[in-house]
Amino acid sequence: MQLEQARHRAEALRQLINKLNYQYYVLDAPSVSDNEYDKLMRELVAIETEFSVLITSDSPTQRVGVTPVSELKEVKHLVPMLSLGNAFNEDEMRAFNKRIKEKLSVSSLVFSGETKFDGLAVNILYENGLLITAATRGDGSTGEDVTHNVRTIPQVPLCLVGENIPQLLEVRGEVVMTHKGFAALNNRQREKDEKIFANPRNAAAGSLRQLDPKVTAERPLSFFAYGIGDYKGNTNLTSHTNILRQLKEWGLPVSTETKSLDGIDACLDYHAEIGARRSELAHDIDGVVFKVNEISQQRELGFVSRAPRWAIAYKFPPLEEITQLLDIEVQVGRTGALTPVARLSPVNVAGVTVTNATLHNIDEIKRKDIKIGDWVYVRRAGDVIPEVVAVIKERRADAGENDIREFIMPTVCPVCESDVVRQEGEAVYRCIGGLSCSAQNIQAIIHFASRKAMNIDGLGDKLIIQLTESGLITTVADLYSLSQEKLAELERMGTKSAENLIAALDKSKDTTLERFIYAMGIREVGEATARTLAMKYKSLDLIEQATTEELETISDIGPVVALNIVSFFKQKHNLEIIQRLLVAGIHWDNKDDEIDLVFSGMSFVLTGSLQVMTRDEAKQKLISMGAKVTGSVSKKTNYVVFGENAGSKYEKAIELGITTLNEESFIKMIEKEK
Ligand code: 5U1
Repeated sequence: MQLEQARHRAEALRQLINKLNYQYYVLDAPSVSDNEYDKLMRELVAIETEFSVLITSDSPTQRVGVTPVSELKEVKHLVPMLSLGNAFNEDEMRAFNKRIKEKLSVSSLVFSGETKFDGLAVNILYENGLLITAATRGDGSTGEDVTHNVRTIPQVPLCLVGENIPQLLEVRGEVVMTHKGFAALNNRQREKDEKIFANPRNAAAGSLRQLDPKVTAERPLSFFAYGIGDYKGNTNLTSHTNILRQLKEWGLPVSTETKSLDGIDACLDYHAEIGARRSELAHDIDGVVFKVNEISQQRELGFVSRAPRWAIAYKFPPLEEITQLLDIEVQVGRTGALTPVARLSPVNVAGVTVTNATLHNIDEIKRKDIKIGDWVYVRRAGDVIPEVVAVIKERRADAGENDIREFIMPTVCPVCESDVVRQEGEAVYRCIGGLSCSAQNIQAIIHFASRKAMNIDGLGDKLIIQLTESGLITTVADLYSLSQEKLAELERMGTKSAENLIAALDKSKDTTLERFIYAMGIREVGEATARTLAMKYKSLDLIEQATTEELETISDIGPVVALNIVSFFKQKHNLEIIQRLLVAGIHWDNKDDEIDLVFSGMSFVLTGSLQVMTRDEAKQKLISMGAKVTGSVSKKTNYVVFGENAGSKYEKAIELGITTLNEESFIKMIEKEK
């Protein structure tokens, strides 16, 4: 190829690849396969390798610079990066609203609301559309030069696209890491025996301040733009919503969690709505930022110290707190796994008093260097079990060496005193007692009665413990021989409750094959595998007779699970229990399985709050009809079912032209298909 011909082709490839990057990373709507993309990229690399004079700084091949820097230099921001005032309750928000309304002499205001990412603020400078520098916030006037690293973040355009590219633009935004990316990074770090990060924010900060961009490029960082600093251009940016739209049009990623809000009450509602969805979001957020939308009003309001009067962050309670680890106890689970649990000095985390936190397993304790007596960070997010994320080693010295003790895994089960073993390659220690260990037996019965298994209404953990301790039941099969009279004699159990429990047990007998298999509690056979087995075999007898070779041919079932299934049905004790349950009247209707699979191969997303069903019920229904229910909307989604306060997922469905169903239409559709 001649140089001129190569120049044209390289230019065309660069433009095309930049467009594909934008579709993939910013719009989340790729238009070509990974294979096609790789082919284009390889062609560009080949041209640039042959003609090095054609390499440009905005070429997509140049995201990872070759040479690490020796130190992070200083960069002065053209316009200082401001900080934000905070509000912690409704009164403070109302006071903010009153203050600025009075200053502007207006009766009401329009705000722009957006999630406040818990990441690292950066300032990216573009000159005539080309990325020139990227710097951390630093002291607000001068930050650290992280250009080499920001260039590796796929969503950050190396060159702006679209109309009216400004001569100069400082883009303000946040570098963050998703929960998923964070978990994957820590897993990789663990495998390599390298530093484990305490939370996504620390991981993002550590990744951004690397000297070698190759390291940063391997870290799952994202970026969201939320404003501008210095700006010289032709477009008249008159409102904050205007700015966000324009940034998006220039190819910058802007959060979908933004909303125009008329008045303070709308702001408070939005804050509550985001708060309710906080744990479902892909990233950590620590509040919602509200900005007066009109730039003319922002100018009039001005600043106080280094914070704008026209914006405020309404914070959420922190998800992490510090407390002391008083002791480590061991809990025995359904499969005999011994889980170390931290007993903590009570601490309020995001509105809930936390006294216990999981420590996962012994390797995790060693990796985090957790010792009894340590001061630790505890994190609680959504419905997830609280977790000890890190130790404050500096406070160990204050405690005095004598008060700090190492945790040692017991060699016998703390419940049944059977031996504790650790199989090769497994992280967990297990009690070998099986169902003769009362802890394992109780957990097995709790699992059997649970909602997704036999769904025995009113048979909770405490009652199961009471039933086993009083000798009324030993195995799950005994449940169906319980008499109302005997039950009524139990402490705290009246005649009515006993009658209700017998009725619930009776009702549970009418079940499905997949629920029954799941209820058996076979190791590593969760709801999905139980469903697969029920769908494939449609008969318990056939599952019992299946060989490991046969089971392994089923997708989702590997050698370990296949062996667990075969071993389970080989044990006489298990077969006896199954027989007793069937004799007691447990039954299912095979025909249901066939009729119900009408949504096979279809993908659904549920969003917002449903009124008639819970989201979980809707999900179970769809799964039982063969559908896949996923958490995010993509071109592959067939239907988005939306309830009240549906947000970005609903908007994305509209954007991608995916069929949306309100709850009423959804229920009609299910009824029709049945
Ligand atoms: N989403 C968002 N985060 N955040 C942080 N917007 C936003 N704006 C900020 C800051 C510090 O400052 C401007 C209001 C100046």
